[in-house]
Amino acid sequence: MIKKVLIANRGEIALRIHRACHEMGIQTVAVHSTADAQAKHVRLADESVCIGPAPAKDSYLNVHALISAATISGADAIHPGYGFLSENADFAQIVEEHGFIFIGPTPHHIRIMGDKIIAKETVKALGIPVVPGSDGPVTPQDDFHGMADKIGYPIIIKASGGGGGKGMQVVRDPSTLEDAIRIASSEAKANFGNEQVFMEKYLEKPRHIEIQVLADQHGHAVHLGERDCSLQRRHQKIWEEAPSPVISEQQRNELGTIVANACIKLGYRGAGTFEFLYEDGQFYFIEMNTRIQVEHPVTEMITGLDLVHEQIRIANGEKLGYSQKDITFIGHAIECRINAEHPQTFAPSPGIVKDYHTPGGLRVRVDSALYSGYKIPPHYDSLIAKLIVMGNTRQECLRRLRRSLEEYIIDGVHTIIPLHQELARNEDVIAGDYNIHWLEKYLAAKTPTE
Ligand code: MV4
Repeated sequence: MIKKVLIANRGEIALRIHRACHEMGIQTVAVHSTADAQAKHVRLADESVCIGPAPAKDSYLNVHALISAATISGADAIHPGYGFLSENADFAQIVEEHGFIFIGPTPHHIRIMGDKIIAKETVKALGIPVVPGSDGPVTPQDDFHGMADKIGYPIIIKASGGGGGKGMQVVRDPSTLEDAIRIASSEAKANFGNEQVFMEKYLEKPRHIEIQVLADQHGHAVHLGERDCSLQRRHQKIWEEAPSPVISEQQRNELGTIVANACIKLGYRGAGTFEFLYEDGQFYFIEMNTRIQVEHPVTEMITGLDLVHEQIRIANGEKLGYSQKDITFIGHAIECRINAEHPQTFAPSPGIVKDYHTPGGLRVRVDSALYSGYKIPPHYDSLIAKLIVMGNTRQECLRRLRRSLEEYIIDGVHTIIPLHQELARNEDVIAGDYNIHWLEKYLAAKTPTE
């Protein structure tokens, strides 16, 4: 039984994990860099250990410091949160080799999903629809023109070790194909230490729709429906909602059943997310995330489940204790990511938070480690808060969101709250009529380049 969890993260997710632990009667150990000594997750945890200087590579990514902190504090499990080491299979393996429980999937499953070619091949064999493509790596020695002609232009070249959009090349004309493969491959080698690239049909105007799953270590798995994460800028999501405004109950049940069954066949354990592109009524798998995600609260809002609580129960070896028919979806939830960035230029805006007033009331949730007087350090991600609201319907949810955004005051630093206020009043957003390119087009139209 897990009695003490070391939280290998910072910010709002560290606090989120601490809260779940304390509700379960589990003690917490915070870790922090020297820049985070005054952080809220450190103040609230039962114990804390300084693991190194401000740069993440010397602290939150420092495996030896984390293992030492877990050892000296007598923790029996480590929760990695998101980002940092959360999808590092070697870290998960080292954690287990030192006798700690890794609150997440097995190193084997993290490794499979970390390689996009292997991930795609694996899930395709389990009956999940994937984007038509090369079915394996493409090299300059292959008949890549033959492959591309068969797939049909436009095509996209992606790095197998990639994710998050790095090193992708869209090819619209066969004359540029060879160069695109070489460029993608050398960028992949430089960025991920893996030169393998693969080819896919390029979808022009998809939505990004992902399905949340939970699987225990006893052969049970459920899906918790989808999240629509299409509103993004430079591969950073800024607004997520559940359910998607465009997915029917039948589509949800069909795809959800396929992915939950795939988890059982895979022997997957823990929380996971299957990412799809959705276009013209069809879903196409692109990647699987083997961690808790930033946007998990929208799923919690519409299902009533505590996903971090479930992660810990699963890591403890407990059974899910419910089946798909017990999962019900109620209402609509939207999450706005509040970044400490200028709302027009998106320049990071670290500094001291002066006045701080959070919205409240029925069905309003704020996940944040901010407090008045807190100094946002410049060394980490600019996400400082998440505002999550729900309503019985999407329109009720949007009204509550507009009201909550009005109430939210964060003085002293720039935030993207004003952008969210615009979005919550935008007619396309209100109609749910957007795709993965919508936000960047909207921003470009607002700020002409000359
Ligand atoms: C694609 C695509 C269109 N067609 N694959 C970007 C990040 C990586 N996870 C996958 N990405 C994409 N893959 C095919 N075959 C368009 C994107 C894409 C994207 C996907 C999800 C969310 C935002 C995006 C923004 C630009 C491009």
